[in-house]
Amino acid sequence: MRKKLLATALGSAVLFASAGIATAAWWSFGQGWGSKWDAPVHPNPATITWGFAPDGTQMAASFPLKPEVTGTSNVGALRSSIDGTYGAGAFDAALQRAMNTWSKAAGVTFVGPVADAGLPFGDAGAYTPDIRIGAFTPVAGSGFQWVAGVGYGPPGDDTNPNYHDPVAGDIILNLNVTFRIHDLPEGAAFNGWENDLEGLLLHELGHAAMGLGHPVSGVPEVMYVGPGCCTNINRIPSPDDLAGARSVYGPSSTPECNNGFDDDGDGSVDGADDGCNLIQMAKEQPQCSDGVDNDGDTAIDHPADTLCQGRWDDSEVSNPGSCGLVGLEAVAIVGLGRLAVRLRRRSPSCGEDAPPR
Ligand SMILES: [Ca+2]
Ligand SMILES: [Ca+2]
Ligand SMILES: [Ca+2]
Ligand SMILES: [Ca+2]
Ligand SMILES: [Zn+2]
Repeated sequence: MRKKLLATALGSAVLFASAGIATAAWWSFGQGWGSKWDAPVHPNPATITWGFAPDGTQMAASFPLKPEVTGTSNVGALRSSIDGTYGAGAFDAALQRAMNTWSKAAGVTFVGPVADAGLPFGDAGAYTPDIRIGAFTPVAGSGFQWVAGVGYGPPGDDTNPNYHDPVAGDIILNLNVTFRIHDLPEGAAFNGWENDLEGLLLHELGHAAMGLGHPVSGVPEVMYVGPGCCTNINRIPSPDDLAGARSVYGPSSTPECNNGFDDDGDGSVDGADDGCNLIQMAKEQPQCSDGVDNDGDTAIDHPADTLCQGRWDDSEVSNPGSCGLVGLEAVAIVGLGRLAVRLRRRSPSCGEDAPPR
């Protein structure tokens, strides 16, 4: 839930986050087990299906938000409004960008839109697709009137039918608020009574797909809600958001050195980060720039630990051939030829052509 808001359906879990989390602010609903899609143990990757509830879909009396909405779902009206202002396809594209962002952040794959049978939100059988997206008109004076959307977290165990939860993963958007697709850079301020559609969807997907709650602090965090949270473009997860998402789903198949995020929070992104030498590299903070004596020889990182071949090396011990390319198996075959060429040119001490040390 986001925007001038005060509580969330899962807010009771969020409150516990204020106790004693010093270095990390992120909060996952499951805290190690469940409240994620697919296998319940953290971290584990997942494939998440999504789709739109057909216009006219009801909300069951049992649905938590039912007292605060009136009428039936009408995503079509919201899409028409957005597309009318920003061009055909703009609404769906903003949603897709938000999903792409999370799939670059952690081990999730989104599949959709898949068909939605149109069962009422909250109906006992309404757990397909995983993410059901609807849009409703709020009841005047209700809490929902003051938020742009509500996202419900994933179920306890998606792989166990006993844990099927029809409310899990639902995202309900407010038909009465103003959504924009601003052409503004990350961090730029906008009219705080409006909503950046992509940023809002990213936040709600953070609940519904990623299983994340509201961290206690951190204005730049996508998942933060509180003073100052919702008046600036926020479409790029913070390092803390990323850590939270990865605690639930593990790393993304997109290498950290090619995802557009400052993964390690040092202020540098991708190729500008000295932990990256090639875009295929899995980590922005490999062993040779992590500030830790990983191999116990008392020398820390490059250049102090002379077995480090660069700040980008992911091994403080000599490891010819790997060149710190953890996760190289994820690299598309088509890129390997060029990669090999670059390795020989830029890292002459690396790989099978390496001279004796
Ligand atoms: Ca990065
Ligand atoms: Ca960085
Ligand atoms: Ca180190
Ligand atoms: Ca060392
Ligand atoms: Zn929220």
